[in-house]
Amino acid sequence: MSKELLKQNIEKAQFEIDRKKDMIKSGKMRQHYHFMPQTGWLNDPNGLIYFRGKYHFFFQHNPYSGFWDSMHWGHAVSDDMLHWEYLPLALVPSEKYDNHQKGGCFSGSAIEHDGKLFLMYTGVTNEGNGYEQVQCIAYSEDGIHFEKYEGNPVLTAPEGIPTDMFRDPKVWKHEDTYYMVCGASRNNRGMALLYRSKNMLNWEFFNVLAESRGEWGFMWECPDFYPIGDKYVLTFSPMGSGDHTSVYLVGDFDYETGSFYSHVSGEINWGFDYYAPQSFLAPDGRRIMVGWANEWEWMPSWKDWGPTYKEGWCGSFNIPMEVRLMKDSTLQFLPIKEIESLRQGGQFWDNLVVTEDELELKAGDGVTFELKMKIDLEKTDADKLEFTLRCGEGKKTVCMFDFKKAEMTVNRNNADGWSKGISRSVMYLNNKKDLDVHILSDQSSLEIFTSEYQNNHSNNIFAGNFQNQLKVRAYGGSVAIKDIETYGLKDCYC
Ligand code: DQQ
Repeated sequence: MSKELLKQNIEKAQFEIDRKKDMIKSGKMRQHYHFMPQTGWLNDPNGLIYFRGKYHFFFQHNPYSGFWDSMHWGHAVSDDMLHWEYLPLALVPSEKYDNHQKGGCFSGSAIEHDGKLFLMYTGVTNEGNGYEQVQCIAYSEDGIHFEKYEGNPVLTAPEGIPTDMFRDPKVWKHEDTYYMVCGASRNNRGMALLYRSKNMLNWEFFNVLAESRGEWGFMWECPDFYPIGDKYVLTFSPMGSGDHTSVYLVGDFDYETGSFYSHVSGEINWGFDYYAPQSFLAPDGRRIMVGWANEWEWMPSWKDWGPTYKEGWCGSFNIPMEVRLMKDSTLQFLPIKEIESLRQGGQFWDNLVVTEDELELKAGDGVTFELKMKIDLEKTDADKLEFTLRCGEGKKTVCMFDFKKAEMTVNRNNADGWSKGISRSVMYLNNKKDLDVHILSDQSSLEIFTSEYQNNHSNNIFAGNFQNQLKVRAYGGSVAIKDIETYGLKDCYC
């Protein structure tokens, strides 16, 4: 163990965080209620767990700059998943197997074992023979300070799996056995490998849980597997599958054979900025899922990381969502109910009729706000409803509900001089009386949920405070809105 090196690396990184964190707090583009790093870069959510009375979020982190580099694990705790106390870095590169500038401590998960908090993560290094990804363990008595296991790595890539395509372990316990699903690639097809262990330290390969037949890319990142109702859910982020950022499969699972029989598949999010989601169980039994609000440069619609690096940070999480199973085995993703505690200054309208004349609505300060409404489809004869958000000084984001085409689009080509792309999805309107719409706007993101939270668009827009108008109009007739409520949302980071 390189104890001295570890100590030095921790001190160096913590010094950097303490030096810059106040500056980042006053950044113009910082989020107001979405989880973000104190300084530097954040990507995947890691190790999400409710442990000893607190929510713990860990995250892929480069504390030094607003760009991806040598991965650390940041750590924060919360009572409500909205207000955060940052803790010391949980994992810092220090060992032969996880100390590399373009590697480090990659994604993984957390579990309670033997009264301790265990982390399982991917160590990444390169000693001249290409990148090597291995699975490692760290544990903590107090849930704050972590020690890497002397016997690391606990797993190396099995035969037939390239050493740079074996990462992101997600662990859970069933009866007296631990299980772990890990992302991998075989013959250029993404897959999820299943392992098991009796003691969290010695792991054996159990089965291939699922594998792409070509439709879901060449590598699956950040797989997650959990029971919901009487079904099992596998989620993953496929590399090389176009704009599919995060996918779910629902089916049945047999613990005797380790076989997963999936019969339903779906898109977790149709927006551009929803990647690498991970889930955990809240103490009240809710399955909560958190995703990283960004995308990688290898993705077809990637533009760049946005302007926030100039303020010394980059990256936030999407609002945590509760996952629910529908009768037909599809999934719903609802923003956590805790968000209601941030509401202030509500405005309500009953039976609002939207015509072709543009109407301006008020929602908080027009930047940090929530909007909920129900469109009465039976009393609507318009072809389209247009919502113009974060609008001002010639910039705008346009969300269009096209009832004829049953299509919803979010156009951010003119949003901020930075972002681009139109995210598109089908709306489920058949035999529906209402269409529900829920919008969460923050300084650098816009999340729109519709069709009973089965049709969600999370997109980053980097809009200034002057872009604070919210307008609505119809095309080809009128739209009847049954109820509409808007709220400002309190700042969680001031
Ligand atoms: N991000 C991590 C990897 C993972 C990827 C590296 C997904 O562990 O596969 O920062 O965003």
